[in-house]
Amino acid sequence: MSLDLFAEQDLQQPARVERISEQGFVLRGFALPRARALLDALDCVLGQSPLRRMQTPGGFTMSARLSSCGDLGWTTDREGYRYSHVDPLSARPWPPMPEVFLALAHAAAATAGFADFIPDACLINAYAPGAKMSLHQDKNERSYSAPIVSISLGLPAIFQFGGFERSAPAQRISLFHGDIMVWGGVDRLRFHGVMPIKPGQHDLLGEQRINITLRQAG
Ligand code: MD3
Ligand code: FE
Repeated sequence: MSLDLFAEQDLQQPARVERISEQGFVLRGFALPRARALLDALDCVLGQSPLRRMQTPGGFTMSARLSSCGDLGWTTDREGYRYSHVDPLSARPWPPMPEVFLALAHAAAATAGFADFIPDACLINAYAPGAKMSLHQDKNERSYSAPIVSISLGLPAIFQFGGFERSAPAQRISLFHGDIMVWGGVDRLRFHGVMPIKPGQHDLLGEQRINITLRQAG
């Protein structure tokens, strides 16, 4: 795998960086120069491993639809949560991680102070109006030393950035098309969630919000 450093060049512009915690950042509009390439790559991934509804171990159906790409993909069913090398729908490996995902995640992480971020897992969440994600922690990754990078596309969302217990108060942060969040280190295990998406139409994505999270899971 080679990162194309020339392709990263126009991502080195000073970003509008909002610091939301000690090691948590929102990079406003950081993905916009790559929006077209991101959406093309997303179509390619979802053509091979389509979005699907998943069940939680407790028997609830998630309101967001999910898929993955990269070496490891994340799934949940009645048996539990896990990363695996194979898409259970196709019984084939998850689609390869698009180069544009790697380049953007690497550049965004570096901008937020996390050098050398090379994700091996990418989770794709698609939200129709009304879909949400309840407060949770991301704990299925083998190591918590790497950050997580998330790219927001399409309809806006109100993101909940909580504390280290579910009951702690959560900041509410609006996320828009093209924003990238990066968090790690001391903030890696914060509870977080997404409020129900408000109805609306996005020029490129229609009635939908897509979130792409890049992780080092293995
Ligand atoms: C802050 N996705 O896939 S991404 C997830 O918008 C997930 O689809 C949400 O939570 C979404 O697991 C939020 C931003 C995010 C993800 C994990 C975090 C922010 C985080 C973990 C700790 C702190
Ligand atoms: Fe999460």
